[in-house]
Formats: sequence, structure tokens, C-alpha cells
Amino acid sequence: MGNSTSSALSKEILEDLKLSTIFTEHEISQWYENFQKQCPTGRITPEEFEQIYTRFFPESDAKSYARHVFRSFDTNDDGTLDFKEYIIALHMTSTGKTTRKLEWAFSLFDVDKNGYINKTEVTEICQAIFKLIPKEEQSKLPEDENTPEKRANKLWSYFEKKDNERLAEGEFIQGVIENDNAMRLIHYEPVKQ
Ligand SMILES: [Ca+2]
Ligand SMILES: [Ca+2]
Repeated sequence: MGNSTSSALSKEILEDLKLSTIFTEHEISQWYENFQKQCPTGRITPEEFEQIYTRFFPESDAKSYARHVFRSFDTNDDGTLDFKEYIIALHMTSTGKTTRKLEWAFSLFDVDKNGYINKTEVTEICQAIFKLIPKEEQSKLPEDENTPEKRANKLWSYFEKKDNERLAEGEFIQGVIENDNAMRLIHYEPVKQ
């Protein structure tokens, strides 16, 4: 309690992280040390998060995507990421099981956090994803997904919903699991050099 939690990782958080991720106590402690060095305040701001993303995508504009990812990780809605939110996020996006990842993808697409995804939100995320794709790669995309709107239309079509209907989490996850194309279109992975 009190001030002691500011420097050492509290036992409670550590136990919680061990249960909710596949990371070991050693790994979590190691990251916590790094996290504290890079982020002495213990909180990552949206601007810092954008910078992290920009380093991963030097050839494209990662800002709007980073903003959406930040929002989906900020589970307590306080406008910053604490260590726990950061580690859970890392777990979801790098090593999580498919369903966990898709739960996260759902929260990424649910821009207004109302528990449903509509087509406007799909379009908004597709626009952000599109900005991650380097220009040269964009020019090689198939005709039916070479603009954010086309990508959004194609993705939306796999869920068999009308344009004014909405998707619940279960429908989204099932739709993506059943279709490799939908799985591919919900995110962007840089081509390995
Ligand atoms: Ca937060
Ligand atoms: Ca929504």
C-alpha cells in the first residue's frame, strides 16, 4: 500500500499478470525495470505511445493507428497506460491465443466502446491500418482492397451484415475465425525484410 508500490512491482499486480499472461515472474520483473527506466512516471502518454509505434513503422504514418491501439489498451479509460495495461497489451498483440487476440481486435474496432462494431468504425480502423502500409506496398494491393473504403467494404462483407447493422463481439470473433481473408484484413503486418 501507499508509496511502496511506486518503485517495486506490487505482489498483487505481479500475481495478476502471471495469471493473465504466459509471461514468467522473471520476465515481468525485467520488463518492469525497463518500463521504469523509460517511463519514470509509471504512465505512458498517448504521445509516447505514438513515438513507440513510429519507430516500428518508420516509412509510414502510424499515428492514427497508434491512437486507436492506445485507446483499446487503456482499459480504465484514464488517458494513460500503466504497467499492467502495457503488459496485458503486449501479451494480447504478441503472444496471446487467437481468441484473446480477437477480443483485443474487437476492442480496437469498437471505437466508441459501446460493445458493438458498426461499419463506420470498421472504415475508421481500415483508414488507420492503411496509413501503416508503405506507399510502394499500397500500389501492389489487389484491386478490391487498394483503398481504405474498399478494404472496409470487403471486410464488412464477410460478416453478412447490412451497412446499417452492427456486430456483437461473438459475431465478430466467429466471422474472423471462419474466414482467412477477414483475419488478414483486420490488421497489417509489415513484410519481413
Ligand atoms: Ca489507463
Ligand atoms: Ca462501437
